[in-house]
Amino acid sequence: LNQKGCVVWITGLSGSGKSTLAFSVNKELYSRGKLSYILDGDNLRHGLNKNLCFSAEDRTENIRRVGEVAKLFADAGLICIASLISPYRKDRDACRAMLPDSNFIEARLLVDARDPKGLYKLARAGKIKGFTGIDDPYEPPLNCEIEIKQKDGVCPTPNAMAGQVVSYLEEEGYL
Ligand code: GGZ
Repeated sequence: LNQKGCVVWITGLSGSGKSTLAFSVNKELYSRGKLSYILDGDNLRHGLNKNLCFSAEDRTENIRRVGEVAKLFADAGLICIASLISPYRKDRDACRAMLPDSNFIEARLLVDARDPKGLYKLARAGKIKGFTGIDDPYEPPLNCEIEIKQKDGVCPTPNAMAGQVVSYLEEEGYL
């Protein structure tokens, strides 16, 4: 395997398109013959992390576990794409500290969140407590490698967002 491993850590609010971006990056890497793997927060909560809820302690443990698993994939030479809200800065920084620094690439998705599952609506109505961005904090990265933003109020397409990540990986010699 002629490939340098790394972790692409996608952080952002629920409904901001983290999973879509992860899928799109994964697809592009596959088409270039690169091995990659997605660790998606929402999916992992059905298996590896099914005993965890959304308290601060459990979110921290959620991020820690995924960070450890991502490190294993990166050690094996894969490009591991982790997509989780990961709302607390210290938890993301702890994952960064598990890897040689340049191998942890933090990508913040800063776009208007959609509400396909109606979760924000429920949270605003007080029917879900501790929802990120409503009554639980999101601490943005201070110095992330990639920031994906809207232009003139318009969200970039998944392909355009993935392009930003893939260009960064190219520049850094992963592709
Ligand atoms: C935030 C919540 C909550 C609360 C359920 N706060 O957009 P979704 O619905 O499909 O994906 C979100 C998912 C977040 O899981 P993560 O593992 O990424 O979160 S964290 O990094 O904070 O541990 C959301 C749903 O779970 N969800 N309750 N209270 N998101």
